[in-house]
Amino acid sequence: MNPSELVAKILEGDRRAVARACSLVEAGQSLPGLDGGHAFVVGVTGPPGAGKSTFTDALIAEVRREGLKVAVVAVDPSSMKTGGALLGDRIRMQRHHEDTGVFIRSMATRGAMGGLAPTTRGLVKVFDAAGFDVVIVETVGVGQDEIEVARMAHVVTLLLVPGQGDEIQAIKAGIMEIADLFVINKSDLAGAEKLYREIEAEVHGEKPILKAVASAGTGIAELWSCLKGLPRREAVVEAERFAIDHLGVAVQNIDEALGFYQGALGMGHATRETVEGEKVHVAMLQAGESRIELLEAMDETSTIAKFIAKRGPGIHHVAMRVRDLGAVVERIVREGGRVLNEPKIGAGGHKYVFVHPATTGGVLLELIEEHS
Ligand SMILES: Nc1nc2c(ncn2[C@@H]2O[C@H](COP(=O)(O)OP(=O)(O)O)[C@@H](O)[C@H]2O)c(=O)[nH]1
Ligand SMILES: [Mg+2]
Repeated sequence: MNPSELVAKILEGDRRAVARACSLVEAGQSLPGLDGGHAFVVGVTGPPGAGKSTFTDALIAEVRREGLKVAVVAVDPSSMKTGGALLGDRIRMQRHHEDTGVFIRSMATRGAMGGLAPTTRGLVKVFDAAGFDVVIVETVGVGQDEIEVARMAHVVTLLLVPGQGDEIQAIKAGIMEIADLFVINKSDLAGAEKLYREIEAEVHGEKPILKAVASAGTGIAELWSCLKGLPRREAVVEAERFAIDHLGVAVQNIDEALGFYQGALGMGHATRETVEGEKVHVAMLQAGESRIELLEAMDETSTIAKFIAKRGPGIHHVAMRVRDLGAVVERIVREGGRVLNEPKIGAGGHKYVFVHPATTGGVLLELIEEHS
């Protein structure tokens, strides 16, 4: 099956294609063309042993009661891969094994730092494209990756357990801040009230704190209903979106060109600027959501002068806005494309990269990272 056939199968929700795609993503491949942005992504984090897998299992049951399809990405510490965690999670969620509305993927961390987030994001994208309504991301509960992984969810649930001593003190501040909902799990154990007051002292009524006994399924319905009602953060996993930012036009003389664009054509205000580094004078004209960028060489050493000498005045480049410049560039390079520079910061603080015309079909392509 070639990648586009695979993507088509994923979009149909084919389980074997989904499983195959998960393996590819875990091997570091990206799958362009996955449509997405529909799934509700729920992050579940908290220290090891807090009951994240048990809670996830109970949440799956609750979500299924509503008839929604749910997928899980569970990240496990690799140190326990041979024995505990991975097997434990599987057994814990096994009762959903036969349910075709449920897909569970356990992923080992392999101890690698910084590699977790892209893979997790890739898996979420696959499940999203395959039509799962809810995607639960269960994090491993340790390390720096934790915060980044949690951040790719619309809402982040932090599980804490009573009777652990200075529980709140031990939790990294970063996680406390990104949590949208606090769950006091194992509230069948002593100390649940005390923990409640400790959390409340941190969040001052700004975030919900709920109690649960995940192992008994207690409090899960309330939790799910609370989760659905929470404001959702910007979806980090949304499908890439492309938009023409501007068309760069190399002209002999900006004032003369403006005579046409502003005068005869009647376009509005032009923002004038001189970019010494590139040896160009620039005039930007707004055209709906996009812009026309007129470029005039300052002297004959300018790339614009060379361009005009070689090709004559005309379209010099097309600039496209993308959300995740790093991911897009990585894909281009992997597919054998020729990128002209490392992502760098240009005018207006925008990060950009140029792609060689030989790669794009004849036009210089500028990719600009969209400001979020
Ligand atoms: N008493 C009690 N035990 C629980 C509860 N939820 C989970 N556990 C137990 O806590 C242990 C760790 O659970 P697990 O879900 O693997 O935690 P994780 O490491 O955060 O994924 C297991 O033995 C669970 O059975 C709860 O609400 N009450
Ligand atoms: Mg677990």
